[in-house]
Amino acid sequence: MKQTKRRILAWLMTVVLVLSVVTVLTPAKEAEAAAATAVSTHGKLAVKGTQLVDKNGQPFQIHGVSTHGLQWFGQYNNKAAYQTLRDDWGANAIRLAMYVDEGGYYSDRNGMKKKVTDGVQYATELGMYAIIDWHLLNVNPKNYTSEAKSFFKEMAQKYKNYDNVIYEICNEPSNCPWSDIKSYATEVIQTIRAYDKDAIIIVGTPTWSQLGNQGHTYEPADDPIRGYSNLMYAFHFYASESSHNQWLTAKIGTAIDKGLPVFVSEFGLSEASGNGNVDLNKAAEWMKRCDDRNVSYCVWSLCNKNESSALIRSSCGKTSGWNIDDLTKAGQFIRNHYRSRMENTAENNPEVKNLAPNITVSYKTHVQTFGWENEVSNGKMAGTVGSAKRLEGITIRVSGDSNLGIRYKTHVQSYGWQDWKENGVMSGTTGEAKRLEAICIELTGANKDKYDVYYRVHAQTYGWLDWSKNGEMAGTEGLAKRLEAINIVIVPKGANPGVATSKTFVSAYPGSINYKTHVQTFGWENNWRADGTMSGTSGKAKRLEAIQIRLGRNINGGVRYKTHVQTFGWQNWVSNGTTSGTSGLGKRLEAIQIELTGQAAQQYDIYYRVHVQSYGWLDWAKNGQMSGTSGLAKRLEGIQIVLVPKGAAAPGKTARACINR
Ligand code: IDC
Repeated sequence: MKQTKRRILAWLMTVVLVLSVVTVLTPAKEAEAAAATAVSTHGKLAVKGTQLVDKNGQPFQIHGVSTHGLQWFGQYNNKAAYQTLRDDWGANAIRLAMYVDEGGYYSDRNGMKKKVTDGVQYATELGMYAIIDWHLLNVNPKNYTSEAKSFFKEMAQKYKNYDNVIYEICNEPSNCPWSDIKSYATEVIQTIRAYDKDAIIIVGTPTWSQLGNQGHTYEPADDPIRGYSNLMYAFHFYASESSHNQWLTAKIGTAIDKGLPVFVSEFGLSEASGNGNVDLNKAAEWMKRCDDRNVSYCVWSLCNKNESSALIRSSCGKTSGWNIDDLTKAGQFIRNHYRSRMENTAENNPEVKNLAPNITVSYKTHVQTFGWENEVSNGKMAGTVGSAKRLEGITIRVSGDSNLGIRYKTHVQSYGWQDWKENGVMSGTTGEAKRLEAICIELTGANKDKYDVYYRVHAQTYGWLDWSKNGEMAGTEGLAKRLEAINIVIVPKGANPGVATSKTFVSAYPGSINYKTHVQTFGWENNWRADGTMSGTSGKAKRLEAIQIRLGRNINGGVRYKTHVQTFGWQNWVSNGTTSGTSGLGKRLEAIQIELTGQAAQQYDIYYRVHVQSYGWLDWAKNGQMSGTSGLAKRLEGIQIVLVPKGAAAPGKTARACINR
């Protein structure tokens, strides 16, 4: 009896297990089908302490783009534009700047509302966050209370079930005390919360959203709005405005330290006028200030107005699908920076275990279009992913052990392997538009045997390869594929970094001996043949016209060969991948000789046989013997080549390798 019960129980548990596996798998599969977006991954945002967090409570950063005034540049409020910002720039939010004055909402309530709701719709379809910005400027928001309440009531009713909508209730108040803003905000927040219980609400702050008066006043931080969750406070800066650089740089950190959740709902790279100088060094400092604290931001503005804060060049009429040259100096900087934030993912910056304590490996890359990027260290990604930009140069250095150094060599497009470079000296090129294709890195110095260096590269088409170690090649060979990004780490000798190490290098030369032929009508074969695979054709009456042969990278030494060409006779020896024969002249190969050189000749015998018009396959020739015919005017049609260990058996019959008339 007991046993039966137990059996039934076991059976039931199996059923439950099977069912739960099925239910777990099904939604996961569905999710895989639709591409992950910011909103599908991070869902409804919230505020935890001073930090914006996602649905899992993980810190989350918005890098958004603000429209210009929707009444003026509404043409950029389109789905294709936002998709470009999402896919090409790495933006995850759109801020819909609905001016209230200056021809905005007060002049055309329905028209402006339509623009906002259209924009929210596009963002929602694209899985982006949408910020509805009641774009008051230079005014006391109190005077707009009843209009704001009726607008946000409508919005909150409409979007209460959306995960991606954020309300920004007064862009830039000025000439009014915090107490006025606070009482306005409290009323509008109440209105929104009557419908939308938990969406993020951004409150503007005194002096054009500078968190207080210029200087060191922190009215909102010292006297925040209480009783509501998920409130954030606007902080706006213009990176090239001297007064902002004077008064605001410390403010953002201090306000956060005081406990205020800060959101940079608008910033520009220009001066505060929206025009004038664009200082990219200052811009980079400002981005770092925000990124270091994981503060979210939206850049001003998506338009082609002839002002330096505009992201699109005034000469460009496109309203989506911009390429780099369509972007202004500010636009290019923002795209680059946003991409780097997007690339700041676990996949690109994997956690590597057992890093050597106290050792830092630092490296930076020179990237097509963007130039030198910031130096990163200890496994962080250098370069880009998803930008289709080649790495052109790299520097690597180590610190933390004065008896440890590092050297590296790169394989550069057209030039091939470069000499070793050491300790921060550049390997590769700049200004020559040459891609890096592969890299080797190894440690130097008296303590080099105390550590292992691991590195992996992101190669065009192949993506992230596995991790190479201590001088092994990482990248590709013979495939004309650019390196795009790299991670490097150092671990104590023999420590397990917990990373995959099997597929570290992709070679176009798949075997020990590789070859391809130029075939009548068809031209050069696309892929290298290897180790006895036939190159050419049989039964198609097509002549071989030329051949290239090279050793695989696991074989030291060389290979040389010469061909007998119709009309021209024997050609000179050529070696290691150089073409022997002709193309475009309609001349057949009639015979070939192949031999190994250097170390390979000591270790291997090279065998080859040809497929000849009228005769079919001849027998195998060896180490420089002639293979083919002479004086018979017969075309070669196919060839096979193999290496065998010196003195080992031939791959087949050898009696009749050539036929002479
Ligand atoms: C500016 C625009 C400019 C427009 C002006 C109209 O760049 O083309 O003529 O508004 O008022 C802000 C404001 C934002 C400003 C921007 C630049 O939020 O509306 O846009 N700025 O001056 N605060 C600081 C700077």
